[in-house]
Amino acid sequence: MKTKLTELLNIQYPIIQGAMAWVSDGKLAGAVSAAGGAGTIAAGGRSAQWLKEQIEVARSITDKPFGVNIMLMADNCDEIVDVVCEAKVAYATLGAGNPVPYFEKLHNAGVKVIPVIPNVKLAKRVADKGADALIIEGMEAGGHIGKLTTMALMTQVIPEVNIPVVVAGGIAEGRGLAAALVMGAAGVQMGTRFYASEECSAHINAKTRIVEATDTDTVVTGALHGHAVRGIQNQMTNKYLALEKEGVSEGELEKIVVGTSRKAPVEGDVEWGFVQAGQSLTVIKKIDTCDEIITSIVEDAKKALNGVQQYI
Ligand code: TUI
Repeated sequence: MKTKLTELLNIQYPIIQGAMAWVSDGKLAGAVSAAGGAGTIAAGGRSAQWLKEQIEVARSITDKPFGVNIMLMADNCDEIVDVVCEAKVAYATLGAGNPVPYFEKLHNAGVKVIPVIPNVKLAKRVADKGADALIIEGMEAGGHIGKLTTMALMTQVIPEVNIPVVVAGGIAEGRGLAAALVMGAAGVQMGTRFYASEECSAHINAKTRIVEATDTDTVVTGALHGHAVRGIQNQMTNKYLALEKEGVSEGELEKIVVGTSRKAPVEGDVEWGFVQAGQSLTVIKKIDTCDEIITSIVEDAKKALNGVQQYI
């Protein structure tokens, strides 16, 4: 499959594995890239040393291109950028903040720059400032989210920019990839589908929770205070949302969520930790290898694209 994204990143299929804090490591990124997609190591919440090690792990699995996600809210962002530049990984995705200050340094190191964007204004800005591609992430996505849906972003961002657009949020199988391509996108990013993969190092309890969950099982915490985070409903989110409704202070609410993005995938506590996941859960029926996931998505996307012809 050839698109502007496969050409930009020199990959076989236009599928990026979304970075997931405490979930996406070198083993997962290496497996996705080995299967012809683009694997992404999530540096958010991690040390520079951890990232260096994981880049080595990915390189021991594949010589194909992979990337690193730089979580711009992290305190050690500058250090992480230095590691990414030294290691010269193929690309960096940058989310949860203003990515523009890092463009020059990353480009000078030969790293492709792909910001995650929640609205048209920021999309135009990063395209003007020289981003190589951008990811539009709808509020169907797991984790920290913006306010617009994937469809609203595809409709409004794609015609406004001249760089490849990657679509994320609620995409979990082949028809989603086909739909994004028909909308004029150059590829998709999927996180949750790869969370439930064989090579994902996350705790089996968290992976099982994703496999068992269905369309209506996610909730959003923190929307009132500008830190909206989507994940699977559990005792922690019930408590959080009940207190949020009562008007409890931001500081008190923060105490409930602190550490929860680690607790589920690392410790396996899926009731008091947070399994951050997107809304398209019903189609994730079992844990597959990354190769099986990518192969079936590409096959189903081709079928869907062939089927479109009949309407002309
Ligand atoms: O970053 C994400 N998703 C994440 S980061 C993360 S780690 C975390 N865990 C718990 C609480 C908070 C964070 C989990 N999931 N997605 C990319 C994304 N970027 N979503 C929204 C944005 C974004 C928001 C504002 C991008 C740019 C932006 O710009 C603000 C500005 O400066 O104009």
